[in-house]
Amino acid sequence: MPSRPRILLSRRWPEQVEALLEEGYEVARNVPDRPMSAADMREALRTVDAFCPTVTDRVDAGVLGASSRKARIIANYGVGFEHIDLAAARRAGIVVTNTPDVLTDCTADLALALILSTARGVVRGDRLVRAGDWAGWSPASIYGNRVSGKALGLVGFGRIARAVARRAVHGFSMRVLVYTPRPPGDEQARSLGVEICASLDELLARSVVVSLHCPVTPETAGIIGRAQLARMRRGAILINTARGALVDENALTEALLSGRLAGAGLDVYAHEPEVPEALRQMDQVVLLPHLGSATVETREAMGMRVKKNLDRFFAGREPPDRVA
Ligand code: 8YV
Repeated sequence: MPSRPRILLSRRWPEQVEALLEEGYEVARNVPDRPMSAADMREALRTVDAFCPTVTDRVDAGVLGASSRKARIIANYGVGFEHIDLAAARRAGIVVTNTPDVLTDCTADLALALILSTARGVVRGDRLVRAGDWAGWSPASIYGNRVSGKALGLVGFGRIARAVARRAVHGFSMRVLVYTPRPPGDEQARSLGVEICASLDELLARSVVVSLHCPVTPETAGIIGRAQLARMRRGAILINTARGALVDENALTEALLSGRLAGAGLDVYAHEPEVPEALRQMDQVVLLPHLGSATVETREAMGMRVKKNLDRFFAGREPPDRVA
């Protein structure tokens, strides 16, 4: 009987998925469940047939170019793959896959959760009650801002942004504006209930809530900097469930301190797990620890999607979610 392919999971996955993988693979685990060092990854690629990293592992050219490498596929547990050097993978003849679709709804749900909790003071209110500082109902305590019917600007319009748009249009009667370099045609935009903005500046100037939904690429890194924040409406809020590197965190801090922005809801940061101290001090900011896909259903589905890619690859077929 041919030996089972040896795969390495860089972090611990849902138990059920790990058990299913055991049926077809020899599964190695990174037992400490901490981000792997470049040296550990290089060593791993010499001994396993497949490496399954996550966003916390920087799979760069140094790792992928390891000598006497055995691994032939990097099957990422996650949809974003900016932490993997695709050009280096291609040069080394390594296939790379990701896990699209399965985290769309949960990430969109979380974007809505951040919009609501930031605009309506949900976390601030919770802190007040827990601290025992609530003096009872009063007409003027913790004013939030209405969400229903307001203008929501989406930067990027992939799967997750479209799922946010559906929720915002149908659930909250929001006016949804979109900026993306490759916009859908007029008819499609109309059927989705969104309006396309010709430029990022236009979207920023018209939106009360701006939510980021593009991948980090050399073109989008720092797409929300000082100049863009200055174009946002006074009292607007910024939501980021995509990637921290899209935003200049110092400029965001200044915009919040100056009162130009009323708040921010962040799930991702430029240098995770570091979160700037100044942001942590602000009551008008909701800070989450990269929870976009963190539901039982989605984390299991992500694992199953990786398994599907591995199964196809080791059966000698094209994996469905190949990105390199
Ligand atoms: C994942 C994400 O949990 O899939 C992504 O790109 O940002 C997250 O929701 C994480 O990246 C796992 O690799």
